[in-house]
Amino acid sequence: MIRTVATKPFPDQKPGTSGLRKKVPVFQQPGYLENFIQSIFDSLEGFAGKALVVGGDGRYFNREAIQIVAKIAAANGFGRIVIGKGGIMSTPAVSALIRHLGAFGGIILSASHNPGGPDGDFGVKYNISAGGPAPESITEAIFARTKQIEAYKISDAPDFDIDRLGLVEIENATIEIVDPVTQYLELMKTLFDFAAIRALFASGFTMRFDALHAVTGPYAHAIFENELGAAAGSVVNGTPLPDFGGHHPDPNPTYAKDLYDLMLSAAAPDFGAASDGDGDRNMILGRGIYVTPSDSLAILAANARVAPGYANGLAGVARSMPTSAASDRVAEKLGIRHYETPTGWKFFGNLLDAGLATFCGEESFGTGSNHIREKDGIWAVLLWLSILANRRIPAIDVVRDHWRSYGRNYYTRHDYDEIDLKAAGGLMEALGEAITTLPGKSFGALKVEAADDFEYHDPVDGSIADHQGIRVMFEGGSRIVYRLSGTGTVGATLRLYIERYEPPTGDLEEDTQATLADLIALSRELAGIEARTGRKAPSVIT
Ligand code: VG1
Ligand code: CO
Repeated sequence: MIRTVATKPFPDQKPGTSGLRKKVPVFQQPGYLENFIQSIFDSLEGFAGKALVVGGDGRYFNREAIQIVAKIAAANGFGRIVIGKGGIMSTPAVSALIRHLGAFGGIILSASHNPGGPDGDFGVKYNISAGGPAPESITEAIFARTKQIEAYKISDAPDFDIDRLGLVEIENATIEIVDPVTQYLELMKTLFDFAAIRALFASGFTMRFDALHAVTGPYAHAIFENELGAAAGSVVNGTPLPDFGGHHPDPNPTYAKDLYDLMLSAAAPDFGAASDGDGDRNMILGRGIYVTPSDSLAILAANARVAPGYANGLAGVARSMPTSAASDRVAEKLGIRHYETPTGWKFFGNLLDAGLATFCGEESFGTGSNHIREKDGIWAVLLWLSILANRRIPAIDVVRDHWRSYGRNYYTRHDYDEIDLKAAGGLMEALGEAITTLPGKSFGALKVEAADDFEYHDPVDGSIADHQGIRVMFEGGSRIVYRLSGTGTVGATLRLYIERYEPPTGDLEEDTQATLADLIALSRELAGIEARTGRKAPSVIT
């Protein structure tokens, strides 16, 4: 039976950079998840009888949430609800399956790189039929609906078994429990030369993939070890855990420290990679080198043709605004388009749909292509492996070659986590005012050329996204960017992005933090970070 349950709005259900993220106890309040899911469906039209894909990253509350989402979807008239076994399906696999099935959309239960467990974070994201995150027009409609909602509809069917492959009927919907890896693996086989990568491993090539106890474990075991012949044990932390083993499932030098330290040690394998909670991020390392995500995007774009899926070249490359300009240089040399979008994968959707861009990337360890409409961690690793299989030189030489051809964008991001909300707001407001007076000013050797609050005009649908971050640009191409995170759940997180370009003929082997020291110091001074937030140093440096 379908029950209609009276409810009251929660005032705080505004989706951020990537869906709604809150602490688990917030999501566990009666009606909280139900309201949000019903508000999503209330904001959509035409899904009666159609398919919905539901995935999750296995974090705490995932299993309960899957039942609630499926029962509300069935009660609202979806005809087919496709769920990954155990409630597990990575964000890129959900995107791939939505597209493959021609589904109406999908719901992803994840707070991505945020920590999990009973006191950790939970999250919900809605993806559209193209497979990508809902655009702002939809997330705004959902938020508006959450403030009005009076009731939700839910089936009173008993819980179904999410650990057994097969079909279950609920109301007029068929629930289908599928293997989360199968279709994704098939898609990867259409893009990459698996035989070539197999030959690489057969030649003695070694790798470590750290799944950080998050969703990519099953994918990595199936693809790298079983399909491609990486030695058993190449995938570590490959079993998804509800609390990710107590760590942040965030593939960066701070939270994937074991892998990072190993790769920079004498015991390093040839190649290392890690992915995040929901499998859309990637960190890439070679023996003796950490590849910044911005460089990785540029290198993948420059070498894309080695993979069959991209043998005809790329239409264009898009990057988020805070991502370094390294990929722009590749696009210019290849004579293809390049775009600068606001932070968040949803802004790439139109460019990909319109065929204007083939590769996209973010400095936050996100890389992907037009094969789906999400960033894709395993995909990035497979493309790196394809390049290494083709060129047969160490990863460190691939990177150095790249710098010698294009120059190097020294790049770092400094995060100040959990700072006071008011202090963060005041800091951004003051910077917003300073952009009018900064141009023309000099700070030591650094002269400000321009400053603005980034505004994006979508070339496909004409929509405008404003207030997307303060940019301070210097003569010679150096840059400082400031923005507040839209994915945190405690206080505010201030992100500083700092970049300096060194041409091919310059010094390409400097230490990043040292070579950027004057810009880093200036970035703190311009924003008055210590005075406003009390913080002397960032919490995370990537
Ligand atoms: C962060 C990253 C952004 C990314 C987003 C979602 O957002 O900076 O580039 O798209 O997370 O990634 P913010 O607003 O906190 O800076 V994921 O892998 O957490 O879905
Ligand atoms: Co993620």
